[in-house]
Amino acid sequence: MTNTYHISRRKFLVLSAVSGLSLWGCKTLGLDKNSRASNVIHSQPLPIPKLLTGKEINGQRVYDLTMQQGSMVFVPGKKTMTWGYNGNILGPTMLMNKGDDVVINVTNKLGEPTTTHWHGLHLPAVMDGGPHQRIENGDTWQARFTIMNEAATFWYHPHLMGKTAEHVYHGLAGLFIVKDPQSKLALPDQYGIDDIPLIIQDKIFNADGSINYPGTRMGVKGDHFLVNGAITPIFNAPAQFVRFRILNGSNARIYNFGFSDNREFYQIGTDGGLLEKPVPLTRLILSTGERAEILVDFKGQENSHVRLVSYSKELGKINSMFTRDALDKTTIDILTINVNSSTSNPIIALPGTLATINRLNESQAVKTRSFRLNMFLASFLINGKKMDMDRIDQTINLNDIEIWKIKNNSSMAHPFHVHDIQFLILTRNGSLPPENERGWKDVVLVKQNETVRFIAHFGEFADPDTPYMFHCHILEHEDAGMMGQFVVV
Ligand SMILES: [Cu+2]
Repeated sequence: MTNTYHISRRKFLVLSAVSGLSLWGCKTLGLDKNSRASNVIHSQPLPIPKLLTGKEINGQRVYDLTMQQGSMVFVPGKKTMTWGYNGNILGPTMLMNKGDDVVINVTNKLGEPTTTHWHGLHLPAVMDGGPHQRIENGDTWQARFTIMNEAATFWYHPHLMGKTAEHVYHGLAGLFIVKDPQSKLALPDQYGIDDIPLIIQDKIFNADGSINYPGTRMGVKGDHFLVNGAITPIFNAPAQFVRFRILNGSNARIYNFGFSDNREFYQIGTDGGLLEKPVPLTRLILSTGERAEILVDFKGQENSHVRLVSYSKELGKINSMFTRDALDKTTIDILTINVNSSTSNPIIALPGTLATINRLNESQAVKTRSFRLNMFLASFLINGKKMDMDRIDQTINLNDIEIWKIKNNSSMAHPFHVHDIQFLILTRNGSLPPENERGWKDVVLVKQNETVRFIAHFGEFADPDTPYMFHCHILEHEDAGMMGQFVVV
């Protein structure tokens, strides 16, 4: 066994080095580099996605999303064709309350099929928006479900088999904010003022303004950094505690967020809920698909400036040799923050406690499932298999609590995402996860040669006919087959 693994791994290394050359060689040495945009429009004000609160109809909250073609200007004097929900790029932030019955009408006017997946939400499989819920061009798909999740930041994006990466890269993504009407916590919650969404993505633009999607199988990384659809923009922050809801919405790049002055900030929320208490940090690693809510204190700092950056070079080997680019060896500028005066009613104190997390106990688990992440001959596999829409990989009994053990046998870190559920990380290579990962998660970065164990409850929704997905959230890996299907019965 061990021998086979070593040989295949070596073979893989050689082969992927060769294929890597052919993929990147032509892109970086040939035409592509010559046609890349060198001057782009940056340092514009940070766009804040419109808030969509829905219409109240017969006790339900109804939202309308239309996926459409649009255009932006990123290269002076040139038009960039983009895709967006209800606009040119990205989509509105949907605001929902825990307990709401929601109806979302998703209309596809893109000219080709796609889907829209509600990332992180606990809902019936037929409402999940995965590869099986195709929306043909011209059709409207209606998703109906009740918001059962905790207050947190979720997102939506296409999930068509083999096309997810391209569809997201061209602009299709948006956020959900779920609020808990029962919550008495005093946290910044004035959207766009002290409660700020940050969708972070990287893209390549051609000199003619068009989006350059190289399709690199190992994962596409861009050389321009967009926040909410604008390149390295500027945010005017009030001089008080500000909440940032950060989504790594990039296809493949892992970020190591921090501030240019190395200031401390507090993580208050993970993918699926609030942490038990604020966790002080100076660095925050977010892999693709992950979210974090952080609080940053700008009190008394009027007229100062600070930058949100990614200390990417500190990630070292977390960025594999296959995808590490020149920018990964630097500190990447993401957002400039200018501190203005405070609002009239700022949040002035950090809450001591945030949430009570119903920690599932290992003894409650009825089963442990093992998953191996592999890359072999430039294929991306889970338990040795490539995704097949006609194969169910795992069958789970309704209401079971299970432990999932994810072992990364490959030479790249992979963010592992599970649909439907939120999980709690038990261990990373046998040790407790860092404090800022001890909350509800739906994506976990599994580093090279690492084993991550997490626990989850598969409640409420059984459907033997419609599967949920589990997959790597590097979108090119997912499209290449690093995905599997489970049903709850
Ligand atoms: Cu992967």
